[in-house]
Amino acid sequence: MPAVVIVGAQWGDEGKGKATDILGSRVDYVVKFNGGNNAGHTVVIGDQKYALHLLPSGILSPGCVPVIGNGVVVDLKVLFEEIDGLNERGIDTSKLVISSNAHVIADYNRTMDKVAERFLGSRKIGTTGRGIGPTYADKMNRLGIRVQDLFDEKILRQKVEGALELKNQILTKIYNRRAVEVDEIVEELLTYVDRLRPMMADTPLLLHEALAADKTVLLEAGQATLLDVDHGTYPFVTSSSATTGGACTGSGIAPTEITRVIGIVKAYATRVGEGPFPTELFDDDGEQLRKNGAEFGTTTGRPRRCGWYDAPIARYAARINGVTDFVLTKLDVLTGWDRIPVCVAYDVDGERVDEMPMTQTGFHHAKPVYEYFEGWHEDISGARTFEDLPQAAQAYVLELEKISGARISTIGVGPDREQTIVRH
Ligand code: 2SA
Ligand code: GDP
Ligand code: MG
Repeated sequence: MPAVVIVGAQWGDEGKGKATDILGSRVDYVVKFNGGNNAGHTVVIGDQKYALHLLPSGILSPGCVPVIGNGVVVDLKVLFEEIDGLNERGIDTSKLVISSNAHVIADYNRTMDKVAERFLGSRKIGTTGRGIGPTYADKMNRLGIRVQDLFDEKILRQKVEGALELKNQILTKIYNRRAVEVDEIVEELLTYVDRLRPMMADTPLLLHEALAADKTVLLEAGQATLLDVDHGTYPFVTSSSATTGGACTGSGIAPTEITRVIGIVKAYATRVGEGPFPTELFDDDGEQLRKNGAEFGTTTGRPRRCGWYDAPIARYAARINGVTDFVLTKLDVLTGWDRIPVCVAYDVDGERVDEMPMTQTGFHHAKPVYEYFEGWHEDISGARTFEDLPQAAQAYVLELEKISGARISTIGVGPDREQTIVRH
């Protein structure tokens, strides 16, 4: 014991990487349990900035074992590039373990992702183009290639043949592309075997034994609640389980082991890609939030859509994930407004709705009902205790705490590890 989960409470990029990194120095294992290199976690340590995509943020904590769980989809080329990049900067990655059951993103999955988005035109999802959706689709279709398959060439070839049978029909007949050769896929995957061998492990067993030996395990989500394939704004979601439930299925840790769920929530809201976003701003305020918060995709560089804090979404995330504590990030970005709007409910076709609407149409029609809180103009990036914050910033945090469904135990006032206020 114990297992602690970190999840995103909005549409991602809340600052999960920083939170995981801070806790990483105090835990024994950090497990990535969903998604793949669509994730982008920026961690700032002193004058060093790290952008992690596939590796768990715990990789930056020397004492901690980073684990890529069975729920992750792994692009092996990206994995080794990321490892090599960190090694060149003096980061030790030798403790990394990867589940034998994690699925592999093959080159054809990336192709399918990109052509499908182009084909969808105005109905596109705005994916990161990393092959995430097609790889999870293969998993569910029982056509996936797993890490363990690379260690038996005969099986690997059979599985790649099976995966390509229908895909080559689609690629050639619908998308007008060339057919993918089985050999080219198999040959590329086999080049990774030697480096992969020492990392592969029965990670559910490893984590079970760690918990039985009283070690602490941190389960780190990629993406976020509103991007979860079940609980997000479907179909504008990623293809994995980014919520606490996914932490169990994606790691093999039982629900009864989880003692704490930390929801990461930004003091405002952002979204990348398509899909509904009730508090989205299209004016100077939105531009100011993007500029102050450096809101550009860590993986793709896309400008993030920005809007005000949405309390019904935070309450929804608290409920779906069983959030015990919120980390409120990027409070410093809100410095400079005279008053700050917060969405407390929605107006859906003339009716006040206090919770996340049940249907997609309801959410598409949801207009924010705002309450206004007093802003502040002081620089808060140097605050280290709650009392260091100006009265108006303290009041903003306390108001959010009242309406968001869980206590706010930590506050971020800057990207650096040190720029953090711990309340509980
Ligand atoms: P995908 O590629 O199939 O997972 O895309 C499906 C949707 O999920 C969104 N998505 C993300 N949203 C926010 N941040 C993500 N990671 C990167 C970051 C994003 C980037 O940290 O900045 O660099 O653009 C992420 N990953 C997936 C995606 O926008 C689609 O809406
Ligand atoms: P993640 O995907 O949830 O890990 O978040 P990202 O790393 O994609 O985006 C969060 C960004 O905000 C990163 O650039 C962080 O360095 C930065 N960040 C995290 N916490 C804070 C904070 O409290 N204040 C400010 N200004 N930046 C922060
Ligand atoms: Mg991110």
